[in-house]
Amino acid sequence: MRDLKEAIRNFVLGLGVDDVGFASVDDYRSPRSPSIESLFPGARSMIVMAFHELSACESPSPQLAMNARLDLMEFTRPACYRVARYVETRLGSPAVAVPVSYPMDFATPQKIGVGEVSLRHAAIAAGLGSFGLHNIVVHPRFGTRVIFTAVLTQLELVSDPPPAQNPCTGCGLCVRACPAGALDVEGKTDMLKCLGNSQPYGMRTSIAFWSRFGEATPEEQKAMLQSPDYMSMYQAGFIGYQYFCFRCLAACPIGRSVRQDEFNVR
Ligand code: B12
Ligand code: SF4
Ligand code: SF4
Repeated sequence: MRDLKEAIRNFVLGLGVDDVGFASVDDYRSPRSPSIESLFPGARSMIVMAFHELSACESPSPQLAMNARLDLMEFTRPACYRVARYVETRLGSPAVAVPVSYPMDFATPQKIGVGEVSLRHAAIAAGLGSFGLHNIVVHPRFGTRVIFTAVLTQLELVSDPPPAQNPCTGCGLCVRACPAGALDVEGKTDMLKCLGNSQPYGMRTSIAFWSRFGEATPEEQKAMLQSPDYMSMYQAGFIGYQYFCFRCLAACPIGRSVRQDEFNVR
């Protein structure tokens, strides 16, 4: 068992992934998410990968901050695929990769804002961190500057232990940094408040724009199609979902002083 986990760990870290943890499906507890069995019958474990966000998340330019996230998300795809393929072809277990965020199910009303697998709960089950005051996971080394993906497997792997202590000190900087007040109620992120600020060119803006467009005169329509809002929505349409806010994530002091040699730098 230890050898199997070690072999997987070496493979994952060899891809340039920053950290990896293992969880038995039995230790994954996310009350609002579907059961893992309903997504992948026979699944026994999760390989959870942690990808460190670089300091561009602090940039005052939302374009550069978002670009860093896009780079990272693009890196997660081949990494996840290669781990899933390694599990299938070298270790003999079927494998299912879990994406950073999308695709999501928008057709089932109770699943709006609920991923197939909750990667925060998966990361916690795999010993990769603890919930912070901002309701996202704080990794002991990278702080909040970390995103996750996972690969579900039928391998019997025991869960890694949790961090010795919760890295979150409860300082409250993340909550105060949120310009939308989305974190004001402890233990709950107000999704609409967060989205209004963090995805200004997301679905809600698009619906409002096209509703106004339908009722506008031809001259108004022409002006609308030349407006900065339309250009930004058009850009979001081909780039994909874009976050223009990283404040709760960047405000957290944990992990800011991480040095190169503490990373899995290759
Ligand atoms: C939908 C979604 C959102 C929604 C949130 C909806 C929600 N309530 O979960 C919105 C659009 C608001 C959002 C915003 C952000 N997101 Co988001 N999001 C997701 C997504 C796709 C699904 C989450 C999900 O399934 N939620 C439904 C269920 C599981 O949530 P829930 O149980 O109701 O959630 C609450 C509980 O978990 C509660 N909680 C439960 N137990 C405990 C225990 C304690 C002690 C505490 C304090 C809280 C707590 O906190 C949650 C807050 O409401 C995940 C990817 C994924 N597949 O997991 C990313 C994900 C959660 N997002 C992430 C990030 C980084 C962000 C943002 C920083 C945006 C950005 N710029 O990147 C903000 C942070 C907002 C915040 N501080 O909470 C990361 C978090 C990484 C991390 N370090 O934990 C994830 C995991 C993506 C990834 N692959 O890494 N997100
Ligand atoms: S991403 Fe921005 S708007 Fe959303 S909770 Fe964090 S600080 Fe608030
Ligand atoms: S900013 Fe402070 S309260 Fe928020 S997660 Fe980091 S340590 Fe915890």
